[in-house]
Amino acid sequence: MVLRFKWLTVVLGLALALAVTGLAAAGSPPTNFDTSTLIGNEAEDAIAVNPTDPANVVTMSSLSDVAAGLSVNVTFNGGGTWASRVIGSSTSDPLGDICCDQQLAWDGFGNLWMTYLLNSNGDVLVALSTDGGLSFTKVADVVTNSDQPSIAVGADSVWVSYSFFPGKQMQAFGAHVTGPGQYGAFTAPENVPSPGSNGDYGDTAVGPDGQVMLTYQKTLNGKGGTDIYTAVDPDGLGPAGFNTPVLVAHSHVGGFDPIPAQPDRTIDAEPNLAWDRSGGAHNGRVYLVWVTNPPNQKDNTDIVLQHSDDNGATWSSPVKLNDDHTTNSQYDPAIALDQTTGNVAVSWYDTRSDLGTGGSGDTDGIPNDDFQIWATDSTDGGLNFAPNFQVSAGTSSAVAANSFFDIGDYTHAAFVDGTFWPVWSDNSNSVGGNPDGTLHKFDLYTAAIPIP
Ligand SMILES: [Ca+2]
Ligand SMILES: [Ca+2]
Ligand SMILES: [Ca+2]
Ligand SMILES: [Ca+2]
Repeated sequence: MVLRFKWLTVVLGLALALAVTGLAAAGSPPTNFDTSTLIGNEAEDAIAVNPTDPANVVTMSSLSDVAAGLSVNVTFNGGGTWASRVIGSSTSDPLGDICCDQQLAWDGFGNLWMTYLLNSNGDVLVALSTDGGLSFTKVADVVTNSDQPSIAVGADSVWVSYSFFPGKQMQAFGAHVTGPGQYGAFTAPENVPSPGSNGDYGDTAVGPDGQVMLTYQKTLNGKGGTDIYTAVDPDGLGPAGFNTPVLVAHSHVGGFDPIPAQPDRTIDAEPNLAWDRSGGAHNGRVYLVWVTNPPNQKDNTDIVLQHSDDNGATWSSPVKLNDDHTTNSQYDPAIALDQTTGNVAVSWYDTRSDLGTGGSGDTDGIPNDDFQIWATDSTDGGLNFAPNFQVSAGTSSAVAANSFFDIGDYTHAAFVDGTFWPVWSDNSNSVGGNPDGTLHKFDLYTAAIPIP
């Protein structure tokens, strides 16, 4: 693969409840699961939870050490045991030779949708699993020569957006979904209109009326910062096209912006979306999370969130989510919304515990280059956020992973039926099963975090 493909703390309850959820105690990280236990680096991660069976979870990562393929890991018992395999490792695989940039979305019918890129031609493909992630079938091959597809589901639709290489034109296509394994033809690619139609490294979301929103950043290289846009197709699969994009914010994080924790792969502004279709108090609110870097703050990146109640026409002021008092880096945020409650949670990579002075947050005596995963959540529509809580039990290092890919370009999270599932690349070996040992190559970790 090449760089062209950029790609609660829980309130103490009953002791029994804590045993079930795996939380040792308030303030301690939740039980971590090593989902992949595979030799080599699992990096750039995706996760989805089955809304029809929330104990059924699938994680995926790119395999940066090999030419093609994905690590796929499936549990049917809430993380207790994982079945792992590699798919798409060669052109003879029915799914093709999968480069990377896989993303997942699980609809209310139990269909698990995946989008991904092919190594050989940059095709954006869509695959479907109707057996809980045990097998995938390719269902769409609509566009070639593109980058970083993202996928989202609504009540009766699935949508994919991506950056089409000639001009880095943002495009999307979608399909009706009517039942388990039942879906219509995917539409032809639909352009976001100019001005502001060009970008990448974005995300897709579907609203309560089937409307579709894309987000993306304009600047695709370097450290010079970028504008962040959203664009909306107000009737989804209906005849209207995308509205003129809205310039939401400017980040001082560029397209390939190095920080000590991501010295090779670097970071981008990583805008990501979550749309409330819960039917609850904030139904229709859409949340946008991204990475900011205050001027003259060097590597002090932060995670901020905005929301919109008018389909992205106007946005609230950014609220900083990380509550540390350091000048360290927070990056690669993932956002997920529980459609059963409307609660929203955000996780991210975080170097706050690495002051370069040793201790559990520092592996090498150098500040700001070792990471943990931290998170927060809101149960009131983003008005208030819980104190940040540490998700990863251990401290990891992309420097120690010794890969050009570091932890990749993004990560994801899922939030279903009251449980938040961040996924991340981890070489702390805190679970003890990494075949490469401690502080070498990454395994793919997750945790099940109940949000009260
Ligand atoms: Ca439309
Ligand atoms: Ca910071
Ligand atoms: Ca360090
Ligand atoms: Ca591994």
